[in-house]
Amino acid sequence: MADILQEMASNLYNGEEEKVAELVQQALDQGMAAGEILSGGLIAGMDEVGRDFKAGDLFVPEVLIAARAMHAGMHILRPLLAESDASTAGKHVIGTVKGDLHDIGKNLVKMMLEGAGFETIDLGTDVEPAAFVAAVREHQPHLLGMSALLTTTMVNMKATIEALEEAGLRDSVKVMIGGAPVTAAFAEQVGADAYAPDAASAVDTARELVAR
Ligand code: B12
Repeated sequence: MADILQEMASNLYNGEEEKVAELVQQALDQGMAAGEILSGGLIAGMDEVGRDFKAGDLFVPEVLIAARAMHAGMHILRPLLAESDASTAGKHVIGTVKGDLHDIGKNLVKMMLEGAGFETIDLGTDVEPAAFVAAVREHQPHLLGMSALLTTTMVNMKATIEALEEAGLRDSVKVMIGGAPVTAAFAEQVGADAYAPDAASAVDTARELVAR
């Protein structure tokens, strides 16, 4: 990993919002690709935050500050990732399910999909099944992406798929789900079309689903 990416990851870990933004800009000025900065700097730093939070070495306020630093970096990268492929690969609605406020992974998936040329409509976090249904009805996307980070909110993926069925819209859209506790077996169990373990494979899976 380039030194600047390591420095970026460690500043993100320490919640140094301004420094992260400055390093992202510096890496871009050096000619580094936006996707490389995202995975090697920002995602790498956030992964470490996740590991240490899990181990009890970091607490909620520190994680929130790190998440803010990640957003500062993402703010600079987002338009660049979005313009790296101008053609529209498909339309995509994404959101974090009801009861769940985690949005870092969802935002990464959204950014990577935008980078791959997908037009995305982001419904945010804590999205009710009815709001997903309304968005599918309004935007008629090729894909619906749902994120859940809590074992207690994963069930709302099933509730959303059932709501789509009740609205007669299930066959109009491919459903892709993800988030740390989600697995391929769970996706099959709740009737989703696909699962992807990370933002990079979400792009490949999205392309496959649209081509199907
Ligand atoms: C950051 C964080 C928070 C932040 C969220 C900030 C934000 N804006 O998102 C804050 C502090 C608010 C928070 C709150 C809580 N959190 Co929290 N949080 C985390 C933490 C440390 C990191 C999550 C993260 O952002 N990871 C980095 C991203 C990049 O990874 P990711 O989300 O997994 O996303 C990747 C893939 O999963 C996938 N993906 C994600 N979404 C999607 C969607 C699609 C369609 C696809 C295809 C792929 C995909 O691609 C992404 C990129 O590669 C995790 C620990 C962990 N290791 O996951 C705990 C964790 C998820 N939190 C946890 C808990 C318990 C909570 C709280 C209940 C804590 C509390 N007692 O208040 C609250 C719940 C609030 C709520 N109602 O949602 C637990 C969940 C346990 C469980 N089994 O349910 C975890 C696992 C920590 C732990 N080990 O205890 N949290």
